[in-house]
Amino acid sequence: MEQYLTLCKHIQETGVMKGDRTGTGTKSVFGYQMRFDLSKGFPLLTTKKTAFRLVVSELLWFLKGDTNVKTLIENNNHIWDEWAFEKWVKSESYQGPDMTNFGVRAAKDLAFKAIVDEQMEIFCSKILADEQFASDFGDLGPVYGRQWRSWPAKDGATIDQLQNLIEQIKVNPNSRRHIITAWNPAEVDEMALPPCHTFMQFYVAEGKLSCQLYQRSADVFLGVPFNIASYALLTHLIAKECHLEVGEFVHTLGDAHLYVNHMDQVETQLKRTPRELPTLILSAEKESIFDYELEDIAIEGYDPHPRIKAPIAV
Ligand code: DHF
Ligand code: TMP
Repeated sequence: MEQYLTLCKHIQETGVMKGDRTGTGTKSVFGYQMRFDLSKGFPLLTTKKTAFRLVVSELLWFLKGDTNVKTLIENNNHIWDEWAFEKWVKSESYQGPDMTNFGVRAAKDLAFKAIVDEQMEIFCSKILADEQFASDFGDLGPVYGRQWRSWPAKDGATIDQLQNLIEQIKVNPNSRRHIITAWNPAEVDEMALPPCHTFMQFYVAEGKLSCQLYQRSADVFLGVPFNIASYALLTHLIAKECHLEVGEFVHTLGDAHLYVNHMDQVETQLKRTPRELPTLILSAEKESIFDYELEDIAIEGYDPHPRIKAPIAV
């Protein structure tokens, strides 16, 4: 994972200061590429403990075509809470303290962060307890799961991009059209967050499956470690179903940025020495990638440096 640290250094050294939608501020570069040889270990960051269980439950949520945070929260996965919460606090149904720009304000003001945390807890309990509330406020709109599994086509039909992709990899591995796109211009405005990992292509050669991702926007400290692990896992799952070995994960980034309030955390990480990569263990019984449950996916030999906390820009 030297490559990840090299990316961090590259942004520190050559990045330019750039304002952003969240009002946080970033140091940013445009256009960058990393390559991970998946046969040399599973690319889960070792210079900071990264919660693999959250990566797995998020990917299974995408694979099922789900777009409601209820399923994630049931699995104690809170990585998407803020973007559903935002919809609730902007609605008439919300009666609590003022939450305007809660993300930036909470990052700067600990007393206000405590108030946000309290409201967030109320939000999560309501999502779990009240089905109507979950259906009104838990849904993030037509995000990844919807576009991957049921892209709206003409005449009310839908396209299962993922099922089609797997079929094509099996019957026509040499194809140069093994593509899935989450970027649906007709629906971007209805999404709680337009897709960051937007476009992927698979490639089969010499019995190995490789994947390249185009990520339009990359929060290098918080999002990218998850994104690398998630696409590495997806490549393993598809390779196993198609009886292929794993090749490379090629990660291409558009706006690759470090948020200004992540700089100290990045420094800490850069002082650490990467350790040996863990190994991915998949349940031998599962064949179809749509049949996996949390307990079918594990990693072994993961010995990371401790977690480093950082505020997320909303
Ligand atoms: N917004 C921003 N600004 N950056 C993101 O990376 C991002 N990612 C999203 C949604 N919106 C985003 C979905 N993925 C975390 C990691 C990935 C993710 C969302 C959040 C995160 O907060 N990770 C922390 C804590 C994880 C936990 O234990 O709950 C981490 O330290 O890795
Ligand atoms: P944007 O829509 O203004 O680009 O903001 C999205 C932010 O979320 C940006 O910092 C990138 C980050 N992000 C990731 O890095 N990876 C992800 O998987 C997701 C969902 C978001």
